[in-house]
Amino acid sequence: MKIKKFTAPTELEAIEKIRQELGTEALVINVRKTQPRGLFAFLRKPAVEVTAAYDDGSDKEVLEDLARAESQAKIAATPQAAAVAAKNSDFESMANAAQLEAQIAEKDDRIKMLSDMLLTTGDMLSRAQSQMSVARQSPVERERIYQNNLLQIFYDTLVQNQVSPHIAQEILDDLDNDQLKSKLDINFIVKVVYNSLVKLIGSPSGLLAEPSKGNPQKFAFIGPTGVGKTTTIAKLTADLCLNRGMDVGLITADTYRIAAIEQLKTYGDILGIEVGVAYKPEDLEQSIDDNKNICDIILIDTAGRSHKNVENLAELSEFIKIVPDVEVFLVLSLTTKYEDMLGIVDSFSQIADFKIIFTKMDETDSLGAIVNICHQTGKKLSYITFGQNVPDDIKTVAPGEVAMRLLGLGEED
Ligand SMILES: Nc1nc2c(ncn2[C@@H]2O[C@H](COP(=O)(O)OP(=O)(O)OP(=O)(O)O)[C@@H](O)[C@H]2O)c(=O)[nH]1
Ligand SMILES: [Mg+2]
Repeated sequence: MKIKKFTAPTELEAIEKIRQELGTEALVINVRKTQPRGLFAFLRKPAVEVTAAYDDGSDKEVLEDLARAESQAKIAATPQAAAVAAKNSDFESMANAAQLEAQIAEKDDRIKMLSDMLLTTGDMLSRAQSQMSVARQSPVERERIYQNNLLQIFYDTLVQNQVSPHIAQEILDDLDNDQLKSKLDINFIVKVVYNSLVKLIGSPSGLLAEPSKGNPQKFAFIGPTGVGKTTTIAKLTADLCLNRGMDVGLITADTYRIAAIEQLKTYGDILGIEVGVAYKPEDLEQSIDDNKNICDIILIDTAGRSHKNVENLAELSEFIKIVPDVEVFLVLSLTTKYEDMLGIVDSFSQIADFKIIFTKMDETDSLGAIVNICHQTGKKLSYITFGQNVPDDIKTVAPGEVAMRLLGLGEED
């Protein structure tokens, strides 16, 4: 059994193409409208893509196609497929529909046999299979079709988790060659993809400062509005004070938002820290000077700024520039659209070099942006936060854990 896609301006024209090329035995298993993409999309009309299955007589390939056949069989049983069969309401299409049903039943038996076999190969593989079958149930927009079904499943899983299709291809295309064909079992592919993802994420690091009164290390937190800058500072401050025994200096340069000063002061009060307030860059310089002999480390909060507001970014830049040897963190929410994240990284790069802190992992299942950002911008990562609880919901990004989740294999522990 083989699968082939046909595109035409209308569904009927696509089906006619299928009949001409594959004959009347071919089965329509999916119909979808496609929108033109790319630079000149507006000049092109929408089209219909019809997926057909046909028997080329090689039963061996049917078995290899089983992983994909499961989802296709499900699609074939949908009202869409029934509607297509109904449209061709002659005897021939009724015969095709009956044949389709018989083939679905036959595939179901084989799918069951295959999953029974897979389940015996251990916990990790069974977890992989169930996670991946979720990916198969909701088809992804594919930019790449692999002949090898396992590679296709891995590609779909990565793309489903928002890894950019071109990055997924970069990783998987290396495996798509004749020399490796015999090696391509699930363990081997998991290992290769895992290693590639871990390498892409690099070696994240947190605040590496040693206690240093007289010359405290300074860290500033910048980023768009509401991403969790102040909450992240509170989490880190609590850790530095309570677990590392450091004297922490807190200064806020956010005098823009109503109650921003009180927000940081509330955390400061709990930890017994007085918060400095900087209305202008010179105040920040003064406040650092005031704190330098009594603090081991100084954390600076800033006002959330839109990456599109050039004036506000220039103002923020003045605050950053006045602090010598400051290390900067850009705080990015994982709930932000990836294209916007790129714009944010780009705009804030004009102000300073920085490491990235990702927040709000608890509000999304898609961690692909982490890998995409590393690949696209080359920026180093630092912390990831996963909830509103101060101080618990923060840790340094763990590349292995992110890779496992992108592979649909859950958390690494
Ligand atoms: N779910 C979730 N919420 C978070 C996380 N981090 C922060 N928040 C929440 O996000 C909201 C905004 O947090 P803030 O720390 O005030 O964000 P900010 O970036 O300082 O905001 P501005 O100073 O106004 O730009 C608050 O309700 C936080 O509790 C996180 O990891 N997960
Ligand atoms: Mg804030």
